[in-house]
Amino acid sequence: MEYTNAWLNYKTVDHIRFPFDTICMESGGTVMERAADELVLAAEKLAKTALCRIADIAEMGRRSSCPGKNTIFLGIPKKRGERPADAGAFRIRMEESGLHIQGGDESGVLYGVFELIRLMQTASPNLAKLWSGKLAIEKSPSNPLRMLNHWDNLDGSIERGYAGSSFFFADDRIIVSERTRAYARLAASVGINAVVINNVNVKNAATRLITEQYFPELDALARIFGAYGIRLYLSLNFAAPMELGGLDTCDPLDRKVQAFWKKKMHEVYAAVPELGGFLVKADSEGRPGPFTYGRNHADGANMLAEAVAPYGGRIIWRCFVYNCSQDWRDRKTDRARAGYDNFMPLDGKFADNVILQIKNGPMDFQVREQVAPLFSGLRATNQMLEVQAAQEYTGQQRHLCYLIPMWKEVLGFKTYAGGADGATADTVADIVSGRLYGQKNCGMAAVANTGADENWTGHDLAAANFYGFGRLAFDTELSAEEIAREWIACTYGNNAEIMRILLPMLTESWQIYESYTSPLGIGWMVNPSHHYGPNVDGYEYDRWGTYHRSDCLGMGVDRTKKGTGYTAQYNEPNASMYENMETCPEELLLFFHHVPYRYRLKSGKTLIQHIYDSHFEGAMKAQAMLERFEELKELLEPEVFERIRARLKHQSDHSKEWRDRVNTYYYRISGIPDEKGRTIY
Ligand code: GCV
Repeated sequence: MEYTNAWLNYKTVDHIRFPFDTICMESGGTVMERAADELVLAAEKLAKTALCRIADIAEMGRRSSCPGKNTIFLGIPKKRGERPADAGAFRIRMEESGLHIQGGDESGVLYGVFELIRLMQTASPNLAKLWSGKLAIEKSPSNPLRMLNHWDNLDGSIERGYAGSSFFFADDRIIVSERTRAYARLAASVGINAVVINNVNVKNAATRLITEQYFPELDALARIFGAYGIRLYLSLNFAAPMELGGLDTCDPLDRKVQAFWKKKMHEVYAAVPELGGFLVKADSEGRPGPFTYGRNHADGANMLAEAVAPYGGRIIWRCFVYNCSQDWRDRKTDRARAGYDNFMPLDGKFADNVILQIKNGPMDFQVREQVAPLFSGLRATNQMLEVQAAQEYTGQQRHLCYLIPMWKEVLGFKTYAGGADGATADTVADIVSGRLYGQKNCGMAAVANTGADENWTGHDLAAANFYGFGRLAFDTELSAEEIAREWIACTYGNNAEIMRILLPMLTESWQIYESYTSPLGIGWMVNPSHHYGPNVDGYEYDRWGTYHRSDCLGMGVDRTKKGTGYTAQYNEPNASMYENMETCPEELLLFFHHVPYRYRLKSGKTLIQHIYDSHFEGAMKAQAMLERFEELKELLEPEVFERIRARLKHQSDHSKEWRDRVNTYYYRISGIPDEKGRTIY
């Protein structure tokens, strides 16, 4: 399948001044080579300039064809004090000799080059300031790890994949292709430095990824990624000692099991030395784990951590551990509590090379969830934030839902881990960056939304979530709007009309999607299993712990002290804020409280009227997005226009289905009519 270069297509930009003719590489290395390639390509496409490439300063004097005046120098300063301090950090500044792009390491140089290219793609006024020496740019990544988790299976399918099949696997084989390189280039351009290629649900052939059958291709992939500063990671099957090693147990404290893993890791790292480590889903949704043997998750994670430590490997251990065989009649067991209940008692017990990966919310990537309380609690454990770019519950890349505003809110959430007086910088961003507790093994991961579709993400506009995740993980200070602006300009060329239409579509889309699906934090209400489309009771009488508890008087789950007690997992003053219906943020009201339909919200509306209004307005806005988009017919390539238009049309129709199903359900159950007399069935 053909594929586009997405935001790296280097489309025309308005005339930009690019006063250089030479690149000088002050130091070598594969990543530096890629950086130089990229600069040459961008200069040619964006500024119609052929850059002459020379190996070092001595060569500059020898070559008459390269005047050497207008030179861009790529390098890593030899002296420590002159070098950007962090891995991936860079500096761009004009000096007497020319423009210098200097990195803390090779990746830093690559990121610096992509930063410069982005300024060119967006025709930024900062270019002129850079050239004149009035501006120097210095950036250091906010998060040490900036990772994409692919849920690709070896048969080529992708769990929760909405953009075609896998481009890593087919028929139990690993694919090593030019597309992998194109993907690595896209990922590196936004600062991604780690990629897990296989699904966290490791079964069948995927269990054998750590056997010699797959080593040569894994090594080839690791090298392709390595050339772009990206580490390859794999998901691991905790039951491998039994399934591969023929043992009768996977008990992490059993010596035979420990020996199995040590030997296994020795083999794996001998064949794939650049492997970053492993991601593990254990004791979750049917996956094996330490609980079977009466052990805890620190026992499980530390055993693996010890086996990979000699090779500098990391174990990323997921906290998505809950009882998925709950009885819906039981109102005390609360899935939202599970992450904290399982992992908080283990704080401080994990090895240094273990990182706990925590989903942004306590449930599962709903359109809105409050921030998982584990971030507020853990103080002596490496933590990573996990978000989902794949739009499992947010429209499956058929609806437009730009997720960066949601992730910004998560990062900005104040945990009060530093004390109830609020004096300490203790947001989720402060924690996962490692700033608050001085940690180095931490960062952000996103479940990837890519596949083998030509446009990478099924919905062309969903590529903004891929782009945006990387940009945000690299620089958590960027705003959702800045990121959207960049993405639009880089992808579609720097055109004011395209920006005028697409920018508000992107930035408003999350709230629009929320308003016609499940406002006020209620969540779920989707068809079971595939999770697409409205079904209010789809999960209500099921075993998954995902209930709305609607009855004839009200709706929502009581998670206060009188209910499941979940609110107490937060630090003060958050705990009290959520506990009290009057102070609970309204967008999360139904997550924390069972609320009567006639309860008045701050707007003065009753709860039931809000539900009706939100669904009617949301569906209208989805239709308005389609109409707004039609104005771009002449400005986008016909194929691109048609692809996006078809999805927006589906979204508009489907939003009406959502509206009518949800409103009808609540009208029938409450018997309260819509004050505005609109049609409810
Ligand atoms: C990969 C949800 C999804 C599953 C996913 C799981 C997880 O339950 O529906 O498909 O499994 O989350 O994050 O492990």
